[in-house]
Amino acid sequence: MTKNSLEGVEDYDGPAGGWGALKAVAQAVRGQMGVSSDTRALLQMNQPDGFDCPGCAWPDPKHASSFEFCENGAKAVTWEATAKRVDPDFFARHSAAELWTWSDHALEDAGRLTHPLRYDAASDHFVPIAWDDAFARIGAGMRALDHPDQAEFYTSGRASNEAAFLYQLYAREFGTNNFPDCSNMCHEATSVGLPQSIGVGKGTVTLEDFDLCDAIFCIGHNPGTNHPRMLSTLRDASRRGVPIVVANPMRERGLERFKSPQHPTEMLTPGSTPLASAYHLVKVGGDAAMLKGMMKRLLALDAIDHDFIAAETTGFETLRADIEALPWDEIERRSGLTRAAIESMADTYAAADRVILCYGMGITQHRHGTENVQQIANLLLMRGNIGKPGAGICPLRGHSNVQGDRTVGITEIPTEAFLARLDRSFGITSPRHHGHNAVEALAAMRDGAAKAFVGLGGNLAIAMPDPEACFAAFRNLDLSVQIVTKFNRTCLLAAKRDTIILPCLGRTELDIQATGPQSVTVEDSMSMVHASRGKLKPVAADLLSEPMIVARLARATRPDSPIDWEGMVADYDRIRDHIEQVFPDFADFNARIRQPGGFRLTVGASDRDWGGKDGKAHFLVAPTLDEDDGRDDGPLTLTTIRSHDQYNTTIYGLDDRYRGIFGRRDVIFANAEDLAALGLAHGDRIDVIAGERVLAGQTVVEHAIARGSLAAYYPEANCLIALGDYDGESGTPAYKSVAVSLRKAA
Ligand SMILES: Nc1nc2c(c(=O)[nH]1)N[C@H]1C(S)=C(S)[C@@H](COP(=O)(O)OP(=O)(O)OC[C@H]3O[C@@H](n4cnc5c(=O)[nH]c(N)nc54)[C@H](O)[C@@H]3O)O[C@H]1N2
Ligand SMILES: Nc1nc2c(c(=O)[nH]1)N[C@H]1C(S)=C(S)[C@@H](COP(=O)(O)OP(=O)(O)OC[C@H]3O[C@@H](n4cnc5c(=O)[nH]c(N)nc54)[C@H](O)[C@@H]3O)O[C@H]1N2
Ligand SMILES: [Mo]
Repeated sequence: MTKNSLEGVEDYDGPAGGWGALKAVAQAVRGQMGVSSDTRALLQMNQPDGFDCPGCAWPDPKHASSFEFCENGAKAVTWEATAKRVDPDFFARHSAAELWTWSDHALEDAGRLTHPLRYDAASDHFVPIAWDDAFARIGAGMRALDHPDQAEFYTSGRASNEAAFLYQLYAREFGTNNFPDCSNMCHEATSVGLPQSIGVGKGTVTLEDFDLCDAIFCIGHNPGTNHPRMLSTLRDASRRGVPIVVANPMRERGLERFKSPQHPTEMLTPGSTPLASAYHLVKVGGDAAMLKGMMKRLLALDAIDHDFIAAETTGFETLRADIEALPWDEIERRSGLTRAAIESMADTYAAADRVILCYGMGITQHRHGTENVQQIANLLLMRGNIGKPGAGICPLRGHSNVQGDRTVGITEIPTEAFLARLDRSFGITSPRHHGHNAVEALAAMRDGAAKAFVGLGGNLAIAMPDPEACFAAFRNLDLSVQIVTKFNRTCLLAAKRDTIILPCLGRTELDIQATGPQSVTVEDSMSMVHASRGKLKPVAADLLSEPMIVARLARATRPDSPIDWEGMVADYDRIRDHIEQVFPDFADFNARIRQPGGFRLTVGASDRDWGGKDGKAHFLVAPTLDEDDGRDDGPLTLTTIRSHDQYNTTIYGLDDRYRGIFGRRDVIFANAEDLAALGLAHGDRIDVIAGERVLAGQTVVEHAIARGSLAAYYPEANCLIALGDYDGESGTPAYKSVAVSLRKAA
């Protein structure tokens, strides 16, 4: 079968961006809002007085006047600002059993939630419940637990700093550090791995550094889809002649060429800007080998910064020994790249004085994700590429405020210093014992050790590996509370006693409290904190803001709480005053977020302050290159990816334009030579097998993907991954290296 004769599969020849992006924006607006004045909302996104884009965490140029929005930001906004509603009538018409048969796309596409709901088992319908009653039932459910550690408090990274701060306060006053959060599935390998290397678990660069760098490396991220505003930054760098070296198992158009919708001349001419100067199809899970190969070349050339290494680091000789002992044939076999290709990457790296290395989920979501991150840090440290202008490490964060949520206390492993300040600020005694991350929370729910779950956003049962295990875990609860904008499958998983859905305002919407309209704050992936203020009229009169919902949960759970919950939600400045008391880095918080552009939090490593006992940066050895850890479930390695029409578990549509997939998601991307070797052909219907687990009835599609590697869409492929399959150091699920085999579908 030729490529284009398969339904919904064609070659996509265009650049990223361009007219296709503008057309998609127009479609998104038509599909969700009708063409209305609300379209103006798009123009207020990431503007000085507007709201922060609910899409990705890529920073905005100074949050100043430049008008920057992107196709996927527009989709995120229109999805939230939709004219469609799921109101009590909707739930009267559709039973829970019927809704369960709907696709994830259909569930969310039905529209925004308008009223608080309770699941009524007798009728199998969700029915409206008054806010007061909802809070009272939840409060009673919480108080009925034998111990606060029987509750899990999940956070998805769209929550503002203010909402997240109140939320962690609520759970800690109640008595637990159980904070599973989306970061546990995302950049936990960064949060755990980088502090050991450079003293801080965040990126060290700012947007200005991209103007000064001499080379950029992009490893395991797909900005054309997931961080589209980054393409403007890469475009500017490419136009300055900066080499952009990519390592990714798949060819991604957003890393190859870009036609910028912000530049009329580029739009009106046939041209586009090339991005990657070199593109290496590293094997799925082969990054550590590749990075070690690059380091081996640097050592052979003696292209390392001896002064920096001597003055600022420890552990170099141990690392050198590890790398020198690793033979090239093993590096080639593990990485799927030739020695010559890896040496050319290293040579580009060595020729540049100032290098930025960007990475995403392709690095973190592996059984050795933490070690992968540390190999990146090693590579940068070898030539002093951290803590100087134009150089540094740049993890591409996930949700738009996942980094901020962490900063303001969403963590299951809090430090004593933080808890002491929190206690002082509020006159409470926080629990000292550590809590559950996402994997541990699901296990506790499955085993009956956890009985209550509160989700501040998100769709955890779909985001985690092994849906059947997750569904059972949620159904095993006594109390499930979902604070969401849209109804999703996790909402449908009824707990044994109470299942309560609390609809909240989205970030685009006006949030008016007792003292007037409120702003919230967020932190982007370059540690810039700034204000976000919604402008749109809320989709329903009955919605509460996230901070208000959390405050009322807290009051309902502990009616005699000494904390002034009501005062803080009346005026979010008061929440920020407390944030400032607890986190000294936020000094003058309320004044500084009123400055255009906000302010940057301290990132020690940006100034070569490495923290820690010895005050040094650390070279760290990765003891193994074995992503499979000796398991042998199949000869191929499958990775899971996002389509262009998707925001995590939210499926906007069924197209994946840049990869040439239209109207379907049931595809497995495969290498042509692998298919030939397996006796399979483009278009064959196949099942994917991982041990006992099967993803049946998929269609294989030939793609420029590394040999031995396959890719499938998340969340459909999550049934192939075991709950117990994660990075031992950080708990990040190994979503991006599943050993599988293929067989023809029956
Ligand atoms: N529009 C949109 N924006 C988003 C999101 C979204 O779903 N939609 N999600 C948000 C969130 S929460 C996150 S975490 C980020 C995710 O942003 P990304 O990290 O870009 O997300 P992914 O699509 O998971 O995969 C990234 C890339 O890794 C490559 N890859 C897969 N396996 C490997 C590997 O073993 N090695 C290497 N080197 N590369 C590999 C894939 O081919 C893919 O190009 O985006 C955020 N922004
Ligand atoms: N196989 C595989 N699995 C993965 C990944 C992968 O790459 N591969 N990636 C992982 C990653 S990086 C992440 S971050 C997780 C994502 O995990 P989550 O963050 O849990 O999932 P989302 O799909 O982002 O959550 C969508 C829901 O959030 C709610 N929502 C949207 N906006 C708001 C808001 O403003 N407020 C509130 N309260 N609710 C809102 C809506 O109801 C929507 O249904 O998935 C992980 N799962
Ligand atoms: Mo994420």
